[in-house]
Order: sequence, then C-alpha cells, then structure tokens
Amino acid sequence: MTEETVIARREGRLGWLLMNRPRALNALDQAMIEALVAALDGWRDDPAVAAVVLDSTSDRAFCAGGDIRAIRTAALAGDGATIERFFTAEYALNAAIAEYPKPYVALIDGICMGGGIGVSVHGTMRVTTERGLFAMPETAIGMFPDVGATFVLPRLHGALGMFLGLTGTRLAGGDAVHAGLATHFVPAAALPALRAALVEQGAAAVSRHAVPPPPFTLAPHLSMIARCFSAGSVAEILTRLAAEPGEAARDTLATLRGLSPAALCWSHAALTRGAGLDLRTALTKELALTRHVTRHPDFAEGVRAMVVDKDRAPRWTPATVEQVDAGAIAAMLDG
Ligand code: QUE
Repeated sequence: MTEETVIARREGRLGWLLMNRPRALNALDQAMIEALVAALDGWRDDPAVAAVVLDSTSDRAFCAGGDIRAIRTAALAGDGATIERFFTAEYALNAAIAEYPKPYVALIDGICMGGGIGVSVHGTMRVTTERGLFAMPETAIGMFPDVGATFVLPRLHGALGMFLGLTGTRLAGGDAVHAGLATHFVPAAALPALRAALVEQGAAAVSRHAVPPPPFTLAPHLSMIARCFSAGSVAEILTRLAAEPGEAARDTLATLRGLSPAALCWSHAALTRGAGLDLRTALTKELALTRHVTRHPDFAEGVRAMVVDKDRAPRWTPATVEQVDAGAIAAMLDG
C-alpha cells in the first residue's frame, strides 16, 4: 500500500492539489511531478474547474525542493537517463503552470525552496503567510537556481535576484512579497478562512483576505545589494563586497565564501543570460546545464554535505572562485 503523495480533488469549482510527502518536506520526486502534471492536464479544459489551488498537507513545508538525494544517487551511478527524465518533467511542470489558462493559486505556509519556488512562482497568485520561508539555495549543493529561476530572478529589482540566487538567502513571507516571489500576504491565522472562501468564491477570495506585508527587512541593504550584485563576474562581486562598509556586506561575503565556487560561477552566468530569455527558452537552457552540473563533483559533494550526511562541510573542487576555469564554465553554458 503506497500513500498518495499528491492528492487531487475537486472542491466546488476548484481543482485542489495537496502535496503529501510530509516526511520529505514535500520534496518533489518523479511520481509527484507526474501526478501534478496529470491533474493540471485533466482540469485545463474542464469547464467545471474555474481555478486551481496548490496546497500542502505538511505543517512545516509547502515544498522544500526536488528529490535531490535520488538525483545524486543516479549521478553517482552514471544514470544520466534518470536525471534527464526528472528535470525534463519538473521543468515541463514549471512551464505548464506559467501557461495555465486558469487562475493558479499557491498557498505557502512554510518552507518554499528550490522546486517549491518552481511550482509557485510561475502561477498567477502566490499567497504566503508569515510562516513562508523562501529561498533558491542551490549554490550550497553545487547546482544552480533552476525551475525557471534563471528567468524569474533577473527580473527582480536592483540585482536582488542575483543576490538571492547566488547567496541562497532565505526570505520570510513578507519579504518574499516585497521581493516579488509572492504576490499576497495572508496571516497564518486567516488561512483556514481563506481556504473556505476559495471554495465558495474562487480566486477572488485571495485579495479579500490579503493584508499589507510587514516592512521589507532587506530595505536597509538594497543599495549595497544593487551595487555589488550588478557586477559582471563573481570575482568582481566579491571584490565589491569586500570594499563595502557594514556587517551585511561582510556576512554576505562570508556566505559566498562557503558556497561552491564553480556553482557560483555557472549560476552567475546562467542568471545573467536568463535576463534576455523567455521562460520556455530559459527552461530549455537550464535542462542543458543540468547535464553538465550533475556530472561535476561539487553536485554529489554538495548534496552529500547538505542533505545526505548533513555535516555541512563540503569540500569544493576547486576550492576558490579564483581557481574556477572560466573557459570551462562558458563551455557548460554553451551546451
Ligand atoms: C540546498 C538545496 C536543497 C536542499 C538543501 C540545500 C534542495 C533540496 C533539498 C531537499 C530537502 C528535503 C528533502 C530532500 C531534498 O535540500 O534543492 O530530499 O527531503 O531539494 O542546502 O538546493
């Protein structure tokens, strides 16, 4: 007897999707991705379904990412077909959400990282509570901000997206609204009422329950972020951060120094390129980049350190940004 990791049900005129793999914080595996695609396909042309809601059964997480542990296992086994199948399906889901012809409402009341951003940010409404916790943390595992983040992040104001995508900084729900990752702020205490109102009134219920988010906690740092993260290379970002006064720049520099140097470089290149791409093209280029990145030693090592062994002590190859081969990065981006 296997549990249903995606529960798809009709509630009034809504299609309601529940991610239900709570022990893995709803990290998306192949079966969940396929179930989400199938439900969206089934409701796309169904006139009885006015809108779709994506929700979670977990009290802690909306969706913590992708099943990156399985991808690492496949990478170490040289099983490129499993990796290709996973990212192809995940990015097709991201595109299907972006192109969905009906309101698509994500209810984010907990961890929303990596793949969780991918199943929310492309939707028409991303509702967060104060318990929402948003990040694109892939540079910590030798990956890059994917699931269409190479399209989304460069469009945030003032190099904020480059900052978020390189550092993996976590944003609470209110900050995610200010950044543009979420669209509406609803206090967690009002979420049960919103769920009921969605069934009664459809997607129009969202704006009736939304309140202004708390002030943007990054506001004091936005000018520093814009100055430093608009630089044309990771090395130049580090140089600019080192020249900045203040604790925020110092902390940011220390964070970057702990992340995969190679991943910082290919992520910077992918985010820079994504500024000029449409979402579909960005996803296609992300898929091509996964073929290189999952073969790089920093991917298996990063997932080992952060997800498998959880010692949080990865040994990166190479160990510093200065040692990263710019030609090799450029070749990865070229296909
Ligand atoms: C960076 C990441 C991820 C991460 C940890 C990082 C990521 C991801 C997971 C994850 C979380 C819960 C699970 C799981 C994987 O952790 O992308 O299998 O159950 O999916 O530091 O990018």
